[in-house]
Amino acid sequence: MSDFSKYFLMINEDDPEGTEKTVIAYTLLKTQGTDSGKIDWDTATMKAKIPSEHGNLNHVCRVYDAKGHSIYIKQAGLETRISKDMTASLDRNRQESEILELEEKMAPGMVPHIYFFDTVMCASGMEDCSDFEVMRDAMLEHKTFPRFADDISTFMARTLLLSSDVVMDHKEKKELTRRFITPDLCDITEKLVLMEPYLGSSRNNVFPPNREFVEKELYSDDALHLEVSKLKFNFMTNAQALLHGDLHTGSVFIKPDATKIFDCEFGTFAPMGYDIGNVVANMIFAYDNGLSADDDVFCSWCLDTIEKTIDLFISKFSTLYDEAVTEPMAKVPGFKEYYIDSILRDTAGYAGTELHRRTVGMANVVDVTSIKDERKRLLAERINTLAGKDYILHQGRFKTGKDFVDAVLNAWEAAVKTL
Ligand code: SR1
Ligand code: MG
Repeated sequence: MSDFSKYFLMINEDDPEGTEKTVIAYTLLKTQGTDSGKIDWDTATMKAKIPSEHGNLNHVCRVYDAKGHSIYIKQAGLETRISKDMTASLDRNRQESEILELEEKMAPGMVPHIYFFDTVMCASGMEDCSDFEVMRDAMLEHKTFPRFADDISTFMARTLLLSSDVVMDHKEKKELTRRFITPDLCDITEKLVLMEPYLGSSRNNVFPPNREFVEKELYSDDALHLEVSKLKFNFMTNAQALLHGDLHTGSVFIKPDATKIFDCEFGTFAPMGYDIGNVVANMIFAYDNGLSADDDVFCSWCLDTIEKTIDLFISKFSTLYDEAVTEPMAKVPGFKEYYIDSILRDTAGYAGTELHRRTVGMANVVDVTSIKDERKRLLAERINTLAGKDYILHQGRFKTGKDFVDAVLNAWEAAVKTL
């Protein structure tokens, strides 16, 4: 048995029994000795199981005992799970753990607690959230979560504003910016999100009956390409705030009375609108799925959630701005309004790129790909494509939650006519 002094992949989905022994030994080593991460395990009843659901990159195992103690062990592998050809630095586990620790301070109770992280095994011990559901999975069953808009707007207003130059000491922020430069993960976003859906790529997954439409609307539109190139360079150079970086509904644990945001390994300093736009786009994917099942109640909730998320974000951000601003030049009359306006522009732009990349890029979303009826799937994909183009081409027009929702309804009308 290893003493865990040298990296190896200890969570192996093809060997659940070997994984169980190794992960239990590892968990005991990491959570018995230190005060901060100490857990009083009932060793005789300890189990370690690999959950059936997983993300695109990492390996996860749930460790628990009969006395109610539990923890998630998350480990970064050399290869990403989505593709053996795609690698990302093992250091992403440290980055994610440190970001979760910071987010826990900025938005208490809204992220899983980190018990420990280990830069040798590139693994962390995280609060067990198995009494929550992954939001994307729950929404596939058309479950609704009335407090989500309130929770996610609080999380974004607090984490984004408090890590920006408006509030944070500039030297501290520059130090954090240095610490969270994540070239491998940014490279994935820069290519998968901000290039390949427009210039085309052999990695793109285009639904064959939609190919001609995609070629015309996404691959051949010069005006769109110009706006996306600006969004790409904005993402690469505007270290505005510490983002979650991958704030889709698969990164949200949810239950009726609580929300926790996880999986922030793509976290880096970049434009705030990237996170907010991701939330908007992923609620549209849920709406697409509801539409395919003619579930009006679920669809209305999705659109209402988009509207409330934007409007609550604006009001909470504005109030917190007045309370927390430290930078004297950010107190100059008019600057706050200018700043919020630029965040909303970016939100529209990156909602558009997320809509496009999840529809035609490498990492599609199950909300859309699980739609069996060809015509309904085409409708969903075309809503995403057209709403995304509206957001990107008219970024300056999106000032309220209703503006964001109207674009979806307009795209639905236009998409129906193409079928
Ligand atoms: C190679 S990873 C593909 C996608 O999965 C992650 O969740 C990110 O969204 C990334 O773009
Ligand atoms: Mg993820």
